[in-house]
Amino acid sequence: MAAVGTWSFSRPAVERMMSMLLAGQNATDVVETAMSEVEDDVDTGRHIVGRGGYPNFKGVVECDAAIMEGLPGRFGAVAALRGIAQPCRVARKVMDRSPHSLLVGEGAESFAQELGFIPEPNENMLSDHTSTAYQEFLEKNKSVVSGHDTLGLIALDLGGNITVGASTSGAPFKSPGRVGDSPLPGCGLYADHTVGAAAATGDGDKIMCYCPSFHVVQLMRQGSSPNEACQAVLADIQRRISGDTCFEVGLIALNIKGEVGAASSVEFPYTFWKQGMGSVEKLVLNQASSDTSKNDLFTH
Ligand code: SD4
Repeated sequence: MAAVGTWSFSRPAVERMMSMLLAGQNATDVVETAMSEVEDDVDTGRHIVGRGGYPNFKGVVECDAAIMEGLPGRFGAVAALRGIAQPCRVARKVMDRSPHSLLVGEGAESFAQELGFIPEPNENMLSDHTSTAYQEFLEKNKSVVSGHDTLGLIALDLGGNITVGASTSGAPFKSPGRVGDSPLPGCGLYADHTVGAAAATGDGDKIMCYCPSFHVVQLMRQGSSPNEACQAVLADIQRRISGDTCFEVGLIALNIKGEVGAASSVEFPYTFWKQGMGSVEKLVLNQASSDTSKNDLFTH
């Protein structure tokens, strides 16, 4: 059993995953529950997730979320979904109850309503912090907000099932209808029950051009450790953009042995727990770090 999450603010989610995994719950329920608690928390919205996330340039919060099990074909996602504070729960329903894999915009909202979700007015999705930031954006006609958080969570349960989820309100003040990497399989997340899973965070407009989550899982399939795989995928992106400053991208990976790895083009904290550890640990990768010493503890 193991659990990992992107950024420091994933700690409560990874703690929740730890206790649910120890109670014998399955990886998908664990990811969905932990994710949706953060999504619904207005205070974590400023990390660009769910309720309290930054709106698009028309002032409307639109969320992307996805969930993927390691079993073949088990994927569900929503994109540009308005008025639902727990988009990951809708993504789970797409996976379980829809013949489709990805629903967007109004169609995603109608599907959510059919399944019993009650859309909330946009003002419920904003916080004081994001309303003020939006006013500033309108006055200055440019964004003063930087950073690209996303909550990515991976859980490995007692039965060896692995599930990954990703959720974000996307780039602050984005164009209406803009979709990032998070709900796209292979880009924001990927899982294979014979190998492991990976998730990405950062500038989704760029990330989606490289399918990094799929690439990480492929390298793990070929024998790389999660850490080696994440570092190799980051190095590949950096090589391909040849000398240009790399856009913001962070990667986490977990294999089915419960080994964790990460790589990032910016300073990147992430949180991790595996069976045998008494509590969740925070690890921090330095900018574009190839120094994996902080991870060595956890790769055995
Ligand atoms: C996305 N990777 O939609 C996500 C999250 C983000 O600014 O923060 N974007 O691109």
